[in-house]
Amino acid sequence: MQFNYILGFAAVLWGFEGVNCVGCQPGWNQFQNKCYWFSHTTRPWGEAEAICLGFQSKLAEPRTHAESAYLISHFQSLHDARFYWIGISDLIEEDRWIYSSDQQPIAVNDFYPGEPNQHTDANCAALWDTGHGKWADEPCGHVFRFVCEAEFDEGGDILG
Ligand SMILES: [Ca+2]
Repeated sequence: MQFNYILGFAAVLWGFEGVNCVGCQPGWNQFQNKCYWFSHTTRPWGEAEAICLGFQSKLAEPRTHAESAYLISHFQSLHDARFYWIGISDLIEEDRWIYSSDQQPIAVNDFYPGEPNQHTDANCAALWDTGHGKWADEPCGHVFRFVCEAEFDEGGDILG
């Protein structure tokens, strides 16, 4: 019992000390307690969400200013696409922008000034290069790259 406890504690220390690969799968980038995958393939918004779910993740849902700023700055550093889908839409009710996973109103609003501006023609949010990485509303059927978000694995399975 004592030995297991020490082993678990050591695993936690090791986990917090580590770099990207400790708590995030290869190809994912860690920021705070989440892992992000910026896709190389393009899909409509709904298919992008399905792909994220297939990897035990979801389209990125920036819940804090820090998370949103990270997504924007990482997107801008890539210089590889005009748009990346994130997990925010007003599909259910026009002009009520919500996170997909719990349908709660957005806690952070990083729409570029003047956005959203396409009303019922555009119901999904994307990082937008022309908006310096801030969000635009785009038609959900458009085919863009996308950002998935997964929980950072802190090694809880070892402790459990
Ligand atoms: Ca809309």
